[in-house]
Amino acid sequence: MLERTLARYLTEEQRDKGVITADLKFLIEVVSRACHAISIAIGKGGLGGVLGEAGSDNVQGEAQKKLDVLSNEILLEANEWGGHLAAMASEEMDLPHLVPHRYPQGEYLLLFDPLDGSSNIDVNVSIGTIFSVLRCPEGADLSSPEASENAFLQPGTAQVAAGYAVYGPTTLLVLTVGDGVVAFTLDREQGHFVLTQENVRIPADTKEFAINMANQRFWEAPVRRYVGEMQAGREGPLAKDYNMRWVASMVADVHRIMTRGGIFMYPMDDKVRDKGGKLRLMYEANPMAFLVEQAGGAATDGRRRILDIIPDRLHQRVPVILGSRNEVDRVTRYHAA
Ligand code: P6P
Repeated sequence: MLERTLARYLTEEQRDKGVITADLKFLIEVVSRACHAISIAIGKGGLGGVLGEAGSDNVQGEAQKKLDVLSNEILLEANEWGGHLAAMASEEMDLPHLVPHRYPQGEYLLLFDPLDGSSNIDVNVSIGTIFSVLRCPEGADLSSPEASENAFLQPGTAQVAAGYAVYGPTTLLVLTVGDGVVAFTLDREQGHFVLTQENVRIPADTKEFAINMANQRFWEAPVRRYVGEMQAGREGPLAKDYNMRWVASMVADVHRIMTRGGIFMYPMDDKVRDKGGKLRLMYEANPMAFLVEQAGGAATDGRRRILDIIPDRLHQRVPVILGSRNEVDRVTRYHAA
């Protein structure tokens, strides 16, 4: 049977089903090619001189890795000339990047974490790229990077597409355009992404949880209660034994959940309370929440549906609890108790 490539899937979504526009189809193809280029750079590792620190800090005050900076540049350069975008925002940039006037402006806004899980780069553990697509509001003020920030401040329900690339033993692209979730595998010989999983679904129940247990003493009571109940296993109130995984690359942990279920938690804790949480709403929590819900799962900050949160700043952080719906519902109930 003829392989269904990303290009064919997007054509079917655009031409045959009318789910996406031609410009959004083009945008996603450009992002996929950028992820392919990032995958190649990562694959060179020490041979490509791309490991280690860049010698700079990002807007989060975190030391940037060379690959953080390179991945960001690859995504900016790939997307700014096509005429499909008005502006881009990135974890690695304090302010949005406006499409230069020498290029036509488009109707979309692209947000991304160009390389998530940077602490895992130098130890050869899976990392990823996360992206989110919004429409640029009519009449948005794009007169300066500072002024353009308001155009991005839309709730996650306004996303028209979201996805991630996970750079692991294989390079995968997992995508939603609001019509379910599909997964593509990079065929390195052919140089394109081939559809390898249609209709990704997250089981409603699970026996596997993902959380950084080192933060246990900093968690709020509902999370301590829930994790304690899972640790109690079959003798405890949940009456089943659980297993734990923590890759410390959100993309890798979320991809495991998209593949076999589970619950991922980076909840509020006293260490990050002053920042609002650990993970970023606009280009980590929102795209992952869109994907998870499209796959039948749930995503909250412990109290609110992630996708309903109205952002008040571009680099806003939130607690994140996402994955198998029945488990997320339980934790969220504990927060309401
Ligand atoms: P910790 C990576 O830096 C990241 O933003 C997410 O990808 C990951 O889930 C989390 O931070 C890991 O945080 O505190 O366990 O190192």
